[in-house]
Amino acid sequence: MKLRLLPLLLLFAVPAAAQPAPGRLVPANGEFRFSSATTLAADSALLPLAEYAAGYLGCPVRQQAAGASSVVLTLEPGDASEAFRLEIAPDHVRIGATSPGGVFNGLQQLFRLLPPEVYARRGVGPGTSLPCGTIEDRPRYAYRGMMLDVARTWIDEAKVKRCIDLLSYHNINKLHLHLSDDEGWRIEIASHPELALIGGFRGGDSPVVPVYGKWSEKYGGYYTREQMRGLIAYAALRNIEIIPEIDLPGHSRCIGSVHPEIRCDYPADTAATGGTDYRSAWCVAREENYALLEDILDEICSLFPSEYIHIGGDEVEVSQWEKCPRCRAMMKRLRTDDPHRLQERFMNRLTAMLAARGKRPAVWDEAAASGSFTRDSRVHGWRSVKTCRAAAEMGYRTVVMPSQWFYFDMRQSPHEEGHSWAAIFDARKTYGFDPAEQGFTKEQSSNIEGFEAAFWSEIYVSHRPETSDYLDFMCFPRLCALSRIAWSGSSEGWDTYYKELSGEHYDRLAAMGVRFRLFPPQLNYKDGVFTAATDDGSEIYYTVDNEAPKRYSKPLKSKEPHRLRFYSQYKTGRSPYVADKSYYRTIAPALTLTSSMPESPRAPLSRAAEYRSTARTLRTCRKGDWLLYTFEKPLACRELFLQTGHKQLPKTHVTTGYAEISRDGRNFERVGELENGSITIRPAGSIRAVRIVSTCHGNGTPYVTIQPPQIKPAK
Ligand code: TNX
Repeated sequence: MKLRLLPLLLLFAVPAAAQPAPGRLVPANGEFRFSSATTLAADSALLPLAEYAAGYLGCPVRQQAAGASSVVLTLEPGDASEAFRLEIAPDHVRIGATSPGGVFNGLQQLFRLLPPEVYARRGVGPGTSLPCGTIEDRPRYAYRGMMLDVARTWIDEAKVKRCIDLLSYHNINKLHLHLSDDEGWRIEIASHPELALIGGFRGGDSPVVPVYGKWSEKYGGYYTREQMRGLIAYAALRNIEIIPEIDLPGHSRCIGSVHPEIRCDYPADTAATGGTDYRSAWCVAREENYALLEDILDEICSLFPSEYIHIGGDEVEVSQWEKCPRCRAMMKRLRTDDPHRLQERFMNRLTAMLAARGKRPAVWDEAAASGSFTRDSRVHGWRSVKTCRAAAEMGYRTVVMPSQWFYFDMRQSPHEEGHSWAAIFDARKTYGFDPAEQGFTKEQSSNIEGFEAAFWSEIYVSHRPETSDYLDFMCFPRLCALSRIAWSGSSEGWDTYYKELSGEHYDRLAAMGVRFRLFPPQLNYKDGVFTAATDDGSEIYYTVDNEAPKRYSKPLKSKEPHRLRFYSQYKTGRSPYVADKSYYRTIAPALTLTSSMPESPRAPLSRAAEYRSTARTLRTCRKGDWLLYTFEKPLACRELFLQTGHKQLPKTHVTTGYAEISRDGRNFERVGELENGSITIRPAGSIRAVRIVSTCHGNGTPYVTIQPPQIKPAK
């Protein structure tokens, strides 16, 4: 609605009408008015695009431009394949480009000039007008990508289509699908159907253990070849190329569970894991493995039209090769004791398989770090800016995606959900990524193919993946920022960009149905009064002790600031909670921690009991195993949060179990079930002990980790 109130001319006066910012704009006199007589016309090669546009604009498609009001899509000679020219005249709108991709970009530009409701696909109302003028634009980078990890969390065909739509509105043109990993195999291979049929589903009776997330049920999925062809075509129409990744030779525990013979030639010690073989790498010295790899890559190459096939190469646990007699013999033959040489040989063989099929490899940066890998490959630099620069320096075409700027599985402020291993950052930091400022030389910059965002999904499985809320919250507006800098750079500066983002683009995101993240309200607590403010037109709410939210409209008196949390909301956008620091305050009452599981001498239970750091057991948990927290003195508290497992991931946890409290240290009463290995207890009265009891048999890993308890004071 806000946009409608703006005189439309303003859209042309400020160069701020687009997410990817419009290029050179030449205003002209008059206006184009949509009416019931407006038609769409296109060259025959562009008819599918015209049909696509019709779905948004709501006008019929005609072979030939007819009448006094038409939107015309046309191919015309020119240089850059993704550039476009959008002309708005009183009787027509004309989008011309050298390629359908360019025309698509022009169409998106047109959408951004229209009221945001265009994204709701209900047609553009008659009378909607556009001031006349011409926009010519082209992308800064040829590669503007997003990586979706569909392995850790299954993301079905319909959800991938939704992602493709959202990416395409932002002129993203590459969708990198991470199709295999330790926890899942997501693509049908007709010659080896068991890979997807078994490897696509984990938990329950599957040999694939659910290291992350849900434990008690079997769940998952995979794309059939037919569905994948459909996705490839769906994406192609929207100027997006799907680049498949099969992650090799590490991150392969899943296929190793389906085909145990591909692993190294030594019996794994599975005593600590309760029977799970935790090895994750392909044996590189077993010749039969290459026949299976060839079958897999053969189908991937014929299914996906993309020139590049991503073959992974990250985080390989080479210690497995050092223990394998076959691999050791191979190292001997190669006169080396560096197992990384084996990875190089392995990647080279895969490269030859790809080359025989007219394809090139794409790899994660470690696979190219030594510089010996073929320069035909594209390198995805993820570990740091330094590794991106190094790849570019060595002459690799480099996709720049340093995790500290572009990993959208990272949390956006300290108290939010998500990983933090790379960095904690929001859209402002993503927007601020500038190769020159990051020390790329001119030479190195010329090897930048583009930017890519990544949504790794280990955490998604435990955040209601049946809805898109978590994905949306993590990716938007960070993806908007990435698309802006990949398409046109950041010369306007953050303040200007943010005004445009919040003043215009939030409305578009809402019309697209995206549950995006707002920046948190500014919150201040002083002299017993809360004040909260936002700068994005959102409304502020607060909750007391997690009760139903109330609207915040004026400064709020409170003597108990630790009970309140605030957030803001604008249409489908929502901010994270913010609170006074007293809300987060914890106490550290003396306690002892004991367990039925033996403790690791390197990470004893006392580390958690003394609130120092993560403790670890020496084996996985079994049914009936327990952890007992005994307090030195009776403890009164508002909230007690106990967490087994990794700090951020639902991994290395007690997968199912319950908690009990005791008021006297002898008798226990059950207070609730563990969820993702943790539980929040709000005891009435004081307690002497808490106990976690496991009802699961193993967690797929060789140990359980235990975090220090988080205890909030009674007042
Ligand atoms: C590192 S990025 C990984 C992924 C994880 C991600 C989590 C890369 C090539 N490897 O396997 O999902 O961190 O942030």
